[in-house]
Amino acid sequence: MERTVVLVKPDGVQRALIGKIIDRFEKKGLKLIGLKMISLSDAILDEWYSHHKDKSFFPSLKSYMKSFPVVAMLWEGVDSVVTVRKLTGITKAREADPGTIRGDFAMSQQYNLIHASEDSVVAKKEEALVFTEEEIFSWKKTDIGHIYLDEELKS
Ligand code: 3AN
Repeated sequence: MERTVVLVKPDGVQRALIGKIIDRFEKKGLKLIGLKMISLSDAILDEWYSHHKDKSFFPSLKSYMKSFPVVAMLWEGVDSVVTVRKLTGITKAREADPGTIRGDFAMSQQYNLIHASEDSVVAKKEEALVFTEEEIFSWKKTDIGHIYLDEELKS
C-alpha cells in the first residue's frame, strides 16, 4: 500500500494544531505507521527542498523550517499521496478550498501548516530522509474492511 510523508511545520506546532491535523488524516481512514518530532537540519532541508534552491524564498523557507521542531508522520493507504495532497489544499493557504487543512486553518503562502509529499517517488525519498526502519510500524488496522472493498485492497 502507498505511503506518504506529512510534516506539521513550525507554525502548525506553534499554533497547537498537531492534534487537529492528525485527526483529519485518521478520520479519513489512513493508517499512521510513523510519528516523531524532529528538528530539521540544513542537510535534510537542502535535500528536501532541492527543487526550490534557486527560488527567492528559499533562504526564508529554510530558516522558517529550522525555527522550531516539526512533527513528521508517515501515513499509509490506497492512493495515499493524492488523497493527502487533496486534504492538504493548495500552497497559498488563504485561497485553499474550505474543508482542506490549509483552507480551514491558514492564511499564508509560506506559513501553510503542513507539508505533504508531492508524488510517490518524492514520498519514498522523504520517508528515507526522516524515518529509520525501526521507526516505521507494520500493524493490522482492524477496521480495514469497513474502509475499503476487498478489490480496492488488491490494486
Ligand atoms: P506545497 O507545500 O504546496 O507542495 P511547494 O512545494 O511549491 O508547495 O513549496 C514548498 C514550501 O515552500 C511551501 N509549503 C511553502 O511553505 C513555501 N513556499 C512555496 N511558495 C512560496 C512563496 N511564493 N513564498 C514563500 N514561501 C513559499
